[in-house]
Amino acid sequence: MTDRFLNALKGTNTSGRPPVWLMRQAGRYMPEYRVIRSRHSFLEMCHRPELIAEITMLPLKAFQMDAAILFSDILLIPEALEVGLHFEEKLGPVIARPIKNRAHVEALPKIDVRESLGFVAEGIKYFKIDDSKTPLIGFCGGPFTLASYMIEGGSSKDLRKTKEIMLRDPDTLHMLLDLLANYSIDYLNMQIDAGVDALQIFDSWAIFLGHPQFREFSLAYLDKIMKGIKKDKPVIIFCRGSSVFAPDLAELNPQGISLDWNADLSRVRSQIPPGIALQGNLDPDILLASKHVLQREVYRMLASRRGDSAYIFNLGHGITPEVPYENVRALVETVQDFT
Ligand code: 1CP
Repeated sequence: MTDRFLNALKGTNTSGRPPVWLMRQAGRYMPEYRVIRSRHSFLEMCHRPELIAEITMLPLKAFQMDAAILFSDILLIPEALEVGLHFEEKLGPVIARPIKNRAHVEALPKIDVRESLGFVAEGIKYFKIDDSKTPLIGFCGGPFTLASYMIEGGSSKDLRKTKEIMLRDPDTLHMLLDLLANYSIDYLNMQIDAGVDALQIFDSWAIFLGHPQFREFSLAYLDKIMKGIKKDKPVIIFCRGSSVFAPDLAELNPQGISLDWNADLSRVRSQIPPGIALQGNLDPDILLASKHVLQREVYRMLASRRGDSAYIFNLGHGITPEVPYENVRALVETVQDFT
């Protein structure tokens, strides 16, 4: 096992440069991905173990990342709950039967995650057969983020419906969040048993919450997941909003916190215990800049964390489809050449 990434999560990476991997590293900016995507729907790609393993591998082959992230999607739990998930070309995820009230939550089917999502475990095993050296990151969505997709019926720019339920009928939202946290625990434990080396929880839409609501509707359920999963694999928590919420997230004692791009890394470093690794946090749009500007900004970030044995280079959110492939290469090489 190449250990730069796992060592950084323990705070013991003394190899001279930080590990690098990128959120959404296997995605639409890659021509290799688009070739596979032209033959299969996105959900089919997520359902077929041999494709999961093949797509997870694409960015490793192209750029020698220090960690792989499982090719999958956070919305597979809602899909298994039969809310009618599909992906539309321009819109992204669409949920045909959104949750509008308590009766809808009560009517959700009871599922056995290991059965409904067993293909994910198979994909992890296939990947491990092909590559036993690169650490593999499994993941799930934060309950608040999953609930927001289920309530909004897809992506939303303001989470209006979710916040309306949160403020007018909080018990119903709590019921949904609790159920999603329980399924997420089963899901992550299944991924651990199948062989992942680390986990990341993505609570992407926590950014919409004020501080007390963040603690009640997001953090409390991340805490439940942290307490429910097997303890032997390191966990990184990401949320959009982690710049502000990092000290709260640190209370859950994850091995890592992944920062959105608004934060100054060194400032957050001083706010959280030294035992927690920091990951992040380049603005993904910097990948759209000229190679010169990109290299300058990557270097600036690396220099700001020089000698930090608990730092993982990443973006502040996922790579976007329009990013030039060669810029991803330039980014990774700049980190790899850093001394
Ligand atoms: O059409 C296509 O080819 C689908 C594009 C795509 C891809 C490549 C989607 C649809 N999801 C993914 C992969 C994916 N999603 C990964 C794979 C591993 C990786 O390479 O990083 C991961 C970890 C996710 C996680 C995910 N899905 C999140 C959390 C992280 C984040 O970006 O905030 C969220 C919010 C989703 C929902 C989702 N799935 C797909 C899209 C386009 C979206 C986001 C839509 C939105 O902005 O609301």
